[in-house]
Amino acid sequence: MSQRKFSACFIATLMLPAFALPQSFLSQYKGLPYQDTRYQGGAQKIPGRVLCAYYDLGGEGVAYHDTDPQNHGSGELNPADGSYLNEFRIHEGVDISYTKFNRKPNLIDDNPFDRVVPPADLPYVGWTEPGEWFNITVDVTQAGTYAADFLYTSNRGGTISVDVNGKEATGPLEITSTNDPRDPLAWRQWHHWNLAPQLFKVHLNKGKNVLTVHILTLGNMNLAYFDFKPVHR
Ligand SMILES: [Ca+2]
Ligand SMILES: [Ca+2]
Repeated sequence: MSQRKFSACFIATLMLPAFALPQSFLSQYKGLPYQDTRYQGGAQKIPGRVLCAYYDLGGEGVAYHDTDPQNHGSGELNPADGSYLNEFRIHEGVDISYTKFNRKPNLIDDNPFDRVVPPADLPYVGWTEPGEWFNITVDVTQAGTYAADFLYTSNRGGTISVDVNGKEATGPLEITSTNDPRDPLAWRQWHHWNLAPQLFKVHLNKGKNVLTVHILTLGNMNLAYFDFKPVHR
């Protein structure tokens, strides 16, 4: 490229409006809000509770990236039996299970090592590994800054991050381990639920926004929901 062409190109880049990136992300994004026979709510609403398991429709490379195409929850840990929860998004690569209460011989998600007792029968994203991500289209009632409480388990700590409309918005977020050596059951280290209050704050435009949740380090976290509340100044 000649010096003159390079300069022209550089100046043209400088002249791009600051909002060019998010606008172009939204106009090119092919994912769609989740829906099924039971959930017909459209884009999840903010303020409100945004379920990770309701990540967008669109498949691998569009709505999510998962390490393998198998769903290690639906149809595997939770055998295909015709029930809604055991077969939830069974053919997608993202690995999904749900909170199980009153199970015998051992309590699972309502165990005594929970820091916060989650809702029962709540679908969540599990079997998470570094490099995985998923998108969630949300509908924001009013532009502003929102804080997100996060319901999760983490058997060894780790970091996640959240993009808004294709742009990094939070930086790495430390997830506190919920490992508890007092629990005699090794597998239950994946089921100690906790709420991280105000894990992050983001500015959101009114209307459609796309959140991208990234697993950055360590993985082995179960991601249930983000509860978005407006930050009043
Ligand atoms: Ca998978
Ligand atoms: Ca996975």
